[in-house]
Amino acid sequence: MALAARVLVSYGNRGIVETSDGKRMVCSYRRSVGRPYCGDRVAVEMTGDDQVLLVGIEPRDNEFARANARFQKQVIAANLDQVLVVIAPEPLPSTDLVERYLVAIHSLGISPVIVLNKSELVAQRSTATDNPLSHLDEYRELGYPVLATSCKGEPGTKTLWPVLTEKTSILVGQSGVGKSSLINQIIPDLDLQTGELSRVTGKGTHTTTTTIMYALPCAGRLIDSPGVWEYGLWRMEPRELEDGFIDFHPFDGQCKFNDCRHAGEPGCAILTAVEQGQIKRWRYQSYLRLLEQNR
Ligand SMILES: Nc1nc2c(ncn2[C@@H]2O[C@H](COP(=O)(O)OP(=O)(O)OP(=O)(O)O)[C@@H](O)[C@H]2O)c(=O)[nH]1
Ligand SMILES: [Mg+2]
Ligand SMILES: [Zn+2]
Repeated sequence: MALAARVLVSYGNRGIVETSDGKRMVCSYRRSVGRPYCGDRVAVEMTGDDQVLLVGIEPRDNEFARANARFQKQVIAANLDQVLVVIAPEPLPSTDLVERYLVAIHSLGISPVIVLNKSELVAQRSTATDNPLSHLDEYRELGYPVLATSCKGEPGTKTLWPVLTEKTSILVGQSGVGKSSLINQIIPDLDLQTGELSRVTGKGTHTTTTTIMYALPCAGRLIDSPGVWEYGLWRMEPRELEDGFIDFHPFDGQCKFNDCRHAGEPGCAILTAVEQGQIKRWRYQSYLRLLEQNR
């Protein structure tokens, strides 16, 4: 008889699943069923005391992905309610990193949350105006929640609780911004949970190499993912790219040409909006760079 389960970790040809009664078991895959992702809802069959075999993967609500060097999609986790983009004053976000994440998240039809970790360092830094952290208020104006956290001082991580409750969330961001440190602070029984999970992932090192789903005390789930140096987008239609810029939405369909890419075409409503200050120029310039890189 098949049991319903959720995939917590997927690693090579096996993973750890949690069945609906809360038991964690090692799950083997077979080629005919395929490999599930972290977050997948699956059906399994018991093969031993704490051993199961994967017999089916449920259709996914969504898949969060990034691109490899050849611009192909690589799925990181499935069935998410929200994505938390973690940035920090150290390492500073690279150019367009946040915009790339926002495009990817909008393409899933789910909501982004921007998390400024190591926020206790912000006051100590000189305030250079041309760095991405200077745009946080503008992200708020666009409607994105921006939450400050610190694993080394005030305000701690309590700012995250209201958004995490009862949801499946993933932490993404550059390597070293503190995703795993946030997990450490937020999951009270982390040692217990990782003890069970490390049967598959091996002993944890500093840098996260595997995507892992943890259970939150507040009935939600939180996923830690390996950091990236540069988050790349897969090859996509200009339309999908544009959808990720919510400040462009009010001007939808107002360009002279139906297939306007907003890259200097005559009668472009987006360019007019930029000139009239309705769209921030730095956002438009970021769009143009992503459009150029997407060819
Ligand atoms: N000052 C300060 N340091 C922090 C904070 N959070 C994490 N760190 C430090 O930042 C470093 C990297 O933290 P990790 O949690 O391993 O970062 P990560 O995002 O999980 O990195 P990857 O797994 O490589 O993606 C560690 O030395 C942490 O101690 C913070 O709020 N303030
Ligand atoms: Mg990590
Ligand atoms: Zn246009």
